[in-house]
Amino acid sequence: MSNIIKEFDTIAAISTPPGEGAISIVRLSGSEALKIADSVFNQGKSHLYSVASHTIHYGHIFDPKRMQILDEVMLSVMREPKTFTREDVVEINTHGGTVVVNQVLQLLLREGARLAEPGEFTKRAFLNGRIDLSQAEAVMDVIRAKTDQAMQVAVSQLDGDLSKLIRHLRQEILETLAQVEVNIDYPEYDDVETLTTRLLLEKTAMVGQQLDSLLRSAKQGKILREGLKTAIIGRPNVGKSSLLNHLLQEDKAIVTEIAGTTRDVIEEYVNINGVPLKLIDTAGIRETDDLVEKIGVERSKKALDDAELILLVLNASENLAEQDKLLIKLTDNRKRIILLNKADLETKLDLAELEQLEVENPLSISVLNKDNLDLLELEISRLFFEAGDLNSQDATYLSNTRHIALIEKAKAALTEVEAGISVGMPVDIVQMDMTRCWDYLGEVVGDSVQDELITQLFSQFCLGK
Ligand SMILES: Nc1nc2c(ncn2[C@@H]2O[C@H](COP(=O)(O)OP(=O)(O)OP(=O)(O)O)[C@@H](O)[C@H]2O)c(=O)[nH]1
Ligand SMILES: [Mg+2]
Repeated sequence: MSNIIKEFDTIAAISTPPGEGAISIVRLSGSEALKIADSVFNQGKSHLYSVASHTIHYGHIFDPKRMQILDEVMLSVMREPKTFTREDVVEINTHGGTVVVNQVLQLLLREGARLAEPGEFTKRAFLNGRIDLSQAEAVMDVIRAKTDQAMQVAVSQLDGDLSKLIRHLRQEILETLAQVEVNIDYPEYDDVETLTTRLLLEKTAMVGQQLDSLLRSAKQGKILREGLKTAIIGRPNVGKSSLLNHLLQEDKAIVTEIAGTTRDVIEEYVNINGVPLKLIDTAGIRETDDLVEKIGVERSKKALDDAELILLVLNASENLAEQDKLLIKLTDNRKRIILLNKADLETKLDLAELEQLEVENPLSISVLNKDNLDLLELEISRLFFEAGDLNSQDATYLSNTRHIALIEKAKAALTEVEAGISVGMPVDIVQMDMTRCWDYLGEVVGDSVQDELITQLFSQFCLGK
């Protein structure tokens, strides 16, 4: 690995988001980081080469060509190997604001640094062996995490929980394969075949179980990461947008007494009792000749199809309409909560009729008076925690689609092992399937991935990370 480090040039980027803030950070990484920083940093006394590692220094960034001070800064020096990239790293805290920080960056580029590509700092951490691929991906997840829980999952993955589990399973497989070799090469007993098959079956079952439980957690991981897709649907004017606004505690969607107000799908994230929801407000569903509204209605139907949870809103102050019945039928067998809104008005809706349509526990609410909305929130969390879709926080969640796909393949390879044994395939064929399983798991942690994939993965990062 160490010769790779030497091949890397020194990179620089602004690591804080664009826009105004109290400080901005420019980061340098590479063997020339200290030299380049020193050439533009003036603290009056020592050079940066001589300062202790992991220390922070007050001084000025100045442009030696123009003899001009750019900013008053705090500069941190972190020498390899105990740094994020395992290279020498310098971080310059400049004053916030786009102009200053860009000038500092330009200066560093002029003095010999190269502008980093998106994710290049993390990529170096990976290439220099500080983190494995699943941990690098966790860095991206931390940046993108939309809820506290999603953040926790990402952080635990960054700690290497998933990597540890995968490495352990790979080790088990490797030992099994080795044992099988030994059994074949030095048969001590007559029934070596039976013994070998038994060993393979035992290990396959053990590893398979662990992979299954990881795959089960994948659903939860995805919910935590992306939010549970929750569509608010119903006829026009029943109070869908009002409900969205209430759940968001913000006037996000336009609410009027005119039916057909919402024309487009509105999406927003919200955390309800620990369940992250991606709430989707939709255009009221009805037959319409208005072109814009028609498109809106189509989108509502699409949102309905894609949703993982449906909040079907009915208007309790009106009779059940044909559209309502249609929506009730359409959402049958889906995870749904049926809401009877406008309970503050005189009730016209016939509950017996709902019963006939086999509507289970409709919930009477009034968004206007904020009646029973807490019950709605409880119901949402109950649906997900009780059903086991979400549970204890210390589980190792599988949240990344790439990991999920690989673990599914690994599991399929194990199924082949079992199938092979059951039809009496020769052991060396069975071994190949076991080896494939080992390979797939290796790809999760990045022990056997192609360059192309690595480049593609890291390019999804933001600049300066
Ligand atoms: N009385 C009463 N009025 C409500 C309640 N909730 C919403 N409204 C009113 O109903 C009207 C329609 O509300 P919206 O939230 O715009 O309804 P919507 O379902 O989004 O309507 P579209 O976007 O047209 O499909 C507004 O005038 C709201 O103030 C409620 O609980 N009680
Ligand atoms: Mg609306």
